[in-house]
Amino acid sequence: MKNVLVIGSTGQIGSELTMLLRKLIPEGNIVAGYIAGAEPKGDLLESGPAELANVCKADELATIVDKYKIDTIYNLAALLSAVAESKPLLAWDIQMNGLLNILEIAKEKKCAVFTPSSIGSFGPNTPKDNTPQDTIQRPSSMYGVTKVATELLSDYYFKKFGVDTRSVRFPGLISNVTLPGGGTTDYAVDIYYSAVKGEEFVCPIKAGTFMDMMYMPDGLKAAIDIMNADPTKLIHRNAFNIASMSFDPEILYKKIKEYIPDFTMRYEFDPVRQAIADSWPNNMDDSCAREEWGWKPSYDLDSMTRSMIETLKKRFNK
Ligand code: AKB
Repeated sequence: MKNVLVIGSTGQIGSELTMLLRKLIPEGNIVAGYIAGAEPKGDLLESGPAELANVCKADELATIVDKYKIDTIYNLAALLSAVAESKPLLAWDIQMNGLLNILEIAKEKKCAVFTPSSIGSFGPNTPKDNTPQDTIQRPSSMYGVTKVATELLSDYYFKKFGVDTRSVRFPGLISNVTLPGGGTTDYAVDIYYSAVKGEEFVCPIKAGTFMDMMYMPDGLKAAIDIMNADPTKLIHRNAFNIASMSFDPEILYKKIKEYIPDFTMRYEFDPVRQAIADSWPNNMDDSCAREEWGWKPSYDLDSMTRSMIETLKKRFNK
């Protein structure tokens, strides 16, 4: 991996992944791909090349791949689960037609491709606890439908055409840099902002709803390590379960209160997000990722909470 195109570089994962890749591969071209209306700013704009890269415009993507001799594409363009339910056709267009464009270009120009999957690729009849790597995937949301199709199509392009596709099933990602938008797990990010700002948090997910979550530094490590993994050791490709912690809103609330004792939270559940959350696993078994490419997270709930609160307190002068 030397010359990399990050599509969706101004989003929640892309903004941090692009900066980290630029630090790790100073000799390479790490291109921040963006769409009109979501232009990169500040360090992201100043620290390397940036190009309009709309997944739905194959010509635009092919030109960038040629111009920078791209060998690896991180395809992070997506509508998250809750927003995809309100715009299912747009979600399909971006997630499926966009992916096809990328895979076709990758086939022709010999690029490796990472397109994230998610806990959203599972559904109500998937085993909920210790969810196996290979199991039932019959999701009930449009987001989930596109994630399962992404896994299948990516594996198809690997087997049929030799395109080096690899990926992980991300849990809810928690970061203090760029806010997520329209996801079911967003509450686990928003709660930290409310706590640090001294505001009451209104939780859209019911107590007792467990989901896998992960601190962004571990998520970024996974996205990079899987692309650097020895291909001869990979039995699976699209996509690996990865896990580090699982909690419900109540556990998270109590953990934050250990650091901010006067923090308050009440529940006002959002039926769309709750239905999606209820159909997702409580916690995944990530032993295949551990065995096949050495996956190991660094953060647990306590170390993530300390880091989130410390960073946000500095940001908001609290
Ligand atoms: C979402 O909630 O939609 C995402 C995800 C788990 O894929 N954060």
